[in-house]
Parts: sequence; structure tokens; C-alpha cells
Amino acid sequence: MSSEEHPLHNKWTLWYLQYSPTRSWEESLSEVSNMDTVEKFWATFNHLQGPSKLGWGSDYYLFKEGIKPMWEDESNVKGGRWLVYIDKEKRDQQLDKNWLELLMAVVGEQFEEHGQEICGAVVNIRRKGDKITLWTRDALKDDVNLRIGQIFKQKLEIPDAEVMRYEVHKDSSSKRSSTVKPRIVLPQQ
Ligand code: MGP
Repeated sequence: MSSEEHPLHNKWTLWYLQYSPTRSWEESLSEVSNMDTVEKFWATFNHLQGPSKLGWGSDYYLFKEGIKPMWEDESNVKGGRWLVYIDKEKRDQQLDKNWLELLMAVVGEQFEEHGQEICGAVVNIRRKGDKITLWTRDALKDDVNLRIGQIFKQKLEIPDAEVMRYEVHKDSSSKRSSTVKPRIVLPQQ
């Protein structure tokens, strides 16, 4: 780090998953770069293709250094995720913008005193509808996760009435149907 650079509170790793029918999920995942300063974050970000330019089945993951972006990592195994579906009609206006908003909130430690509960952020590029998700460490901390979800919703300027779900990773990893019963739903009833 040069003396002019501005350190981030945490160190982050960017991962990329390129879908392949012949490799396992984990083999398809690769580390792209590490960043510990604001300048390295922007250098990485400016160099990358936006999520809207990626092929179907691809993902980006930005996780704290040392946390693998998978359910099995010890920091994720008891965790869960807030899930935002990108409306197909609004993909062009929202996907890249929302992803950048989330990244800035995460590396900029915008989650009040709950920053240590954040593991990372994900964008999944899917023909059936893209998803942006925010992974937290402990799915049982409802109050903390609720607050994190409210901030996430504000940062992405998602209308209050729009539904957002928090899902437990254990439920996603053991699911048999395509839907998982959420642990928290916003707006609350
Ligand atoms: P996905 O990429 O999270 O969602 O999981 P997608 O493609 O929208 O599918 P859907 O089932 O949510 O509708 C797709 C598949 O990737 C999973 O069924 C797993 O096989 C694999 N996978 C995804 N994740 C996040 C993990 C993980 O953390 N660990 C392992 N082992 N496999 C994973």
C-alpha cells in the first residue's frame, strides 16, 4: 500500500464463477483479486465487466478475505442471505447500478455497528432472473439481520412495499423444490 492510498476497514476478495457443464460448482469458482484500499477497490471495479455483460450462469462474489464464498465455509455455515430479484424489464437500468451500490455499502462499512456480521455480496446472472444477495454470518440473529436488510433495501432504493426475503443457507443447500421458506420477510407484517 502506498502512503497516498486509503485503507479499507476490511480486506476483500473478488471471485468469479463461470458456468461450465463439465466442472463441479467449486471448480468453476476462481479468485480474481484482493483489495485492501479504496484505490484497489476502484481499480478492480473499473477493470471488470459489469454483471450485465456476463454470460448466463456466471456469478461475482465479493467476500471478506479468508471467507470462501460458499455455504460450507465456517463463516457461512450458520448464516443466510438477503435476496433481491432484478426485474427482467428493468435489468438494463438496475443490475449494474444495484451491484455497485451494494459493493460500495459493503466495503464502505455502511451497516452501522453490524459490519462484522456481513460475509459478502453476490450477483447471480440467470436467464430466469438475476439475483443480488448479501450474505450474513448468523441466520439466528433476527434483529441484526432485519436491520441489515433494511439498510440494504434503502441503499438499493427498493420501494418499501417490494418484498425482500432472508433465507437460511442450510435451507437453500438442502432444498428439494425451487423455493425456500424465508426466515425474515420485508416489509414486516
Ligand atoms: P445458485 O447458483 O446459488 O442459484 O445455486 P441458481 O443457479 O439460481 O439456482 P437455484 O437452485 O437457486 O434456482 C445453483 C447450484 O450451485 C446449487 O444447487 C449448488 O449445486 C451449487 N452451489 C451454489 N452455491 C452457493 C453453493 C455453495 O455454496 N456450495 C456448494 N457446494 N454448491 C453451491
